[in-house]
Amino acid sequence: MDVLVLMGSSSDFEVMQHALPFFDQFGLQARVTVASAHRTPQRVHDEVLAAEQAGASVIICAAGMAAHLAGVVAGISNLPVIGVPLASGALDGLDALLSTVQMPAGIPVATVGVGKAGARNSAILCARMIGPHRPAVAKALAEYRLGMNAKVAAAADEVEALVAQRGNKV
Ligand code: RP5
Repeated sequence: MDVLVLMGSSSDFEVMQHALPFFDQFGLQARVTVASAHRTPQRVHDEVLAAEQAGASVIICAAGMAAHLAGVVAGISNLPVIGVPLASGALDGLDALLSTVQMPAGIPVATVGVGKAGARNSAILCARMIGPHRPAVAKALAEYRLGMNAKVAAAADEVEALVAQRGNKV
């Protein structure tokens, strides 16, 4: 196993599923499951220890509301922990963002953005952590970057052509 993905609830999967294609793209093996820091603390502990024993390099923790999952996991393990704050409940993700990112010194959590972009970036960040130690992952990351560059270049061409057609008129 390369990555353990813990979600505080099955309701978090709707957003976290957006990370899955990136694990495939970068050739990373991920275990994706549910364990809640509040509702099932023992399960969180057991999952983290099992992942360490299975050779995981990174743990992703996704949770909403009072999102303590990433911080708790970072307290248990010395593996790097990526926190994905999710919008759930009255405060629309701001609660989860602050709960995840504002860690006390000594117990770091690498926090990505709220929601789908954060879910995707969490998987890409795993690849960037593992890539320097695994050439196939580094190669897949390089190809991904080339693909993005080509997409932006094509979009720029399209916009420039539109502007030229309009003759700079607003
Ligand atoms: C958090 O509370 C979970 O991570 C989820 O985002 C939120 C709501 O959970 P459910 O009530 O949908 O299970 O712990």
